[in-house]
Amino acid sequence: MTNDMNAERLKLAVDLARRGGDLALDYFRRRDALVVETKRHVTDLVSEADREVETLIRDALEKTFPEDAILGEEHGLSEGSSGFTWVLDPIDGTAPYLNGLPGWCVSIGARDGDGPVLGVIYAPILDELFVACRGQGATLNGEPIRALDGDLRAGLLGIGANDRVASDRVGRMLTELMDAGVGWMRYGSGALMLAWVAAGRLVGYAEPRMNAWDCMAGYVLILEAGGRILPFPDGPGLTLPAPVLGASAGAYDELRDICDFGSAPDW
Ligand code: 2AM
Ligand code: CA
Repeated sequence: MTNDMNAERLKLAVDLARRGGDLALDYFRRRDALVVETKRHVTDLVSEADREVETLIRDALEKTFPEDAILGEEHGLSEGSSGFTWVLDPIDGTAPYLNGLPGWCVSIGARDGDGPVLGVIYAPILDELFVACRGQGATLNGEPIRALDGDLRAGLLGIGANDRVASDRVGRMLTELMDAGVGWMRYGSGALMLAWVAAGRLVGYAEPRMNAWDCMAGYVLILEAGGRILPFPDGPGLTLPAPVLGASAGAYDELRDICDFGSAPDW
């Protein structure tokens, strides 16, 4: 892909993250009228807002780049022929969103044959826009951002876990982190916590089982902010859940050892 095409795609992704975020915010302000469906569990929810925001973003991507593939949480995978795959979550943090909490965002990422390439995350309540493109650095509202310096104790660690992961495995991970003197927090949006790693607000983020749409944009942000990531599977694995881990460079190895995601690929 030429740099010109990267630039065009990035410009569109920024525009769509903002437009999608504005639409999500509009629904958020009248969320009492939304019909909430519980997919399986109280943390696993969906509403018309999720579907409509994804439709807005997908329609524009399909119109402008018809040969690109698109994978979205609510409407699945449409195949493409360009080798470029958009990976998006219209609302990451649907549980906080539907409960009136501020921790949610629109996440638009993409990968090409060389790996994660574009990442845009917009958090409407905070009016914070995180943008990264491979080789061009990462920004927050236009200002450059960097991951933290120092080890795993240099800042707060973000943690995620959902009910599909065995409770004793989550408990063991938290026990080991606390025994190592790590301070952790949990928030409802994995994508937003990954963006905060890139911005140096968190030292890292780990979740045993997430989907590509929750992490692709955040992964580009972390890489471009000088951090490290546990690569998400490509090919058929892109549509399946996998462990997610991103951290500042000095914290990565220890976090990966403690979480031990490598030895449990079927989580
Ligand atoms: P969502 O809000 O788009 O559903 C929080 O730990 C993260 O986990 C969020 O990014 C959330 O994304 C995601 N999540 C919620 N339920 C999940 C499930 N059952 N499996 C995988 N990820 C889930
Ligand atoms: Ca979602």
